[in-house]
Amino acid sequence: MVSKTRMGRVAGGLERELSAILRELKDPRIGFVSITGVEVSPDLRHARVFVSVLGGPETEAATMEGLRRSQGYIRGEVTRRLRLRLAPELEWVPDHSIERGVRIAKLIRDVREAEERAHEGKEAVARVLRAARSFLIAVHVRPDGDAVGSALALGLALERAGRRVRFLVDGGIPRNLAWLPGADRFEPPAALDEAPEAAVLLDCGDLERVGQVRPLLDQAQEVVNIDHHPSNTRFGSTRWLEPSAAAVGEQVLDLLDELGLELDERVATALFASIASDTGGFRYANTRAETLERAARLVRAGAKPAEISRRLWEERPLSSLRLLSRTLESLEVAAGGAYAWVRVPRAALEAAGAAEEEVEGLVNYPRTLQGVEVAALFQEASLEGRPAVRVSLRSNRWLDVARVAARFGGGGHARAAGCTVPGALDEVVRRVGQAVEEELAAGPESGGEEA
Ligand SMILES: [Mn+2]
Repeated sequence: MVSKTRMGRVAGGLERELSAILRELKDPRIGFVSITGVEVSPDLRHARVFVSVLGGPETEAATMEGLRRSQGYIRGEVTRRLRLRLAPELEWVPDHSIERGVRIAKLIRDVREAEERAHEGKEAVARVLRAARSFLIAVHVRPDGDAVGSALALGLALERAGRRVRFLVDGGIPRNLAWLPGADRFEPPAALDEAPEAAVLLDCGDLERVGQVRPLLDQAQEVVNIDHHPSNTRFGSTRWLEPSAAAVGEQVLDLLDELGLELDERVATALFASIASDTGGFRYANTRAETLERAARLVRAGAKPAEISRRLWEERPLSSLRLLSRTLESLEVAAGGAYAWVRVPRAALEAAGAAEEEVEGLVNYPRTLQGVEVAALFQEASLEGRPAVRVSLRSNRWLDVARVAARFGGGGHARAAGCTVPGALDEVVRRVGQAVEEELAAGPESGGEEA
């Protein structure tokens, strides 16, 4: 007789080695079989081996027969691998129990998850970028500086490495980004003469956001999703999702390092613009030491911070300042000063002679009001031909505005989020305002909310 511990150890060893032996055994009589458990007798002379066979009763019968016939070989291998003096007699028992079935489901899930992981992360994305010869690089509609900057940086670097690259955007590039090196390369979606080997989407949390680029993606062998939105829908065949990154530009810089591609002035400028955009000029809470370290590298590689900042934020047309003036006129405050919002009705755009894109960033004005935690901007828009309101939300210290946006079918980051809500301007202002006030009333959860 031996101790329970030794019995357990032998059973565990048997289970492991038998699984390995069965995998190596290329016997046509033995189907897809998994060992679901092993019981060893106290004298270690007998072992009941529970097996589950994938397939119908006939496959199972054939497999059981195959196992019995291979008994001699299998026992020999077990003796050798486990260094036993005498291998136990093996009794093969088909396993149909529910508990074992659950274990099989778990095994299958583990295999699937391992497969998923192989297509996830920086190295996985780098593998695809290294292998593909032709690329389609796309950003979402109304792209911001992070989307355009990170897309240009990656595309231009790949091009320098001898790849073919096309840049796509539905609806054009905003004026304040049109100066970026290579920005004129962006084309509207149109039929492709050549199917790209890989399509790469940057800073795009949801495939619905690319507009008419969407059908073109189906032609690519691989769709790569590089993003930092916590609400990313995990689309694509390979993805690298990094919510801790301040900007996708940070991820692209790391990717270029991984690929061994050197920075030049154009790539550095595009990346600096990307990171500066998403950190509000390195002022927001997402600015980490690593962010500034990366920015320093970009400056050494030729990015000019003052010039980039001026072109991003300080070369505004007269229409923009006129729109700003009208927008500030609409400022309202509630929740004891913790919530401030502005409205941009269609008439305000028309009166100022401003384009849609000039609304971008105006939400930051109510955010700067002393005592404000949440700021919102409500812009009159339309959704499938019906009246709707585009809502931009920002928070200063603790409130998760992505949660507010999610209530209305939107998403984003904890400090910057948005949604498009069907309905008239006044009604949406009221409904979203109510949601914001509820979240404010709930207060910050315990500690460490500054992020
Ligand atoms: Mn971004």
